[in-house]
Amino acid sequence: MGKLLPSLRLFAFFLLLGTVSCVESVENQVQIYDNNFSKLDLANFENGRLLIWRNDTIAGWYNNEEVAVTLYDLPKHNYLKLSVELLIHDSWDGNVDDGISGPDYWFMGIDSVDVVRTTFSNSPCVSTYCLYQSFPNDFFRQNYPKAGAIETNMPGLCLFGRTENYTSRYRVERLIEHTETDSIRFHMRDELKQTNSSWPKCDESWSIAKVSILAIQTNS
Ligand SMILES: [Ca+2]
Ligand SMILES: [Ca+2]
Repeated sequence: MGKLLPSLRLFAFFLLLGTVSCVESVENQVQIYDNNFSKLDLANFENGRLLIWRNDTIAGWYNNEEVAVTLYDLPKHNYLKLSVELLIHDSWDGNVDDGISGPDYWFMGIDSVDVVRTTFSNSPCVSTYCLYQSFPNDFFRQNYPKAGAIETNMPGLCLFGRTENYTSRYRVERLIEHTETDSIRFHMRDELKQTNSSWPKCDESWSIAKVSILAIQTNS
């Protein structure tokens, strides 16, 4: 910088100033929903079924189902932060498109628009066999099974209920632009495929350990 001409140095300064003034800052944020099911609270929650699993109350287990949270009269906002702690149980097969085992899709979104459209896999992964998943990206990406999981050393729930490493916990978060204040319906759903199983729900399923929604107002 010392060798720059003074005018150039001044220009660089204003460039920096310009960049800084464009950054949005949070004016207000309100937690409009926060539920880890420990109070057995299913108000505003559609298709809620509670179970206790490993000493934790969770909503589940689901297979080819949708759950949703509907809220009314939201505070003024221009973003929503959607956050879910998701448990992926048993033998999810990820991206595989063989007409039998997958793909095993999971979605979340607002008002019938999906903002996450991905797959998960709990498959073993060795050089000769591996079923890849799209998460943490949207479908289609070839990531390793359990990529992005925050906990993996848990047994399955049904088919692999006695086998470690068959439930994976994920935190799925999205920040979306959103301004409508009348109501929102936040949905989570799956499209799981396992045509060779007599009990597909035992073969693969999911549960929700926590859901939270933040309404954020920035100065933009
Ligand atoms: Ca399976
Ligand atoms: Ca499957």
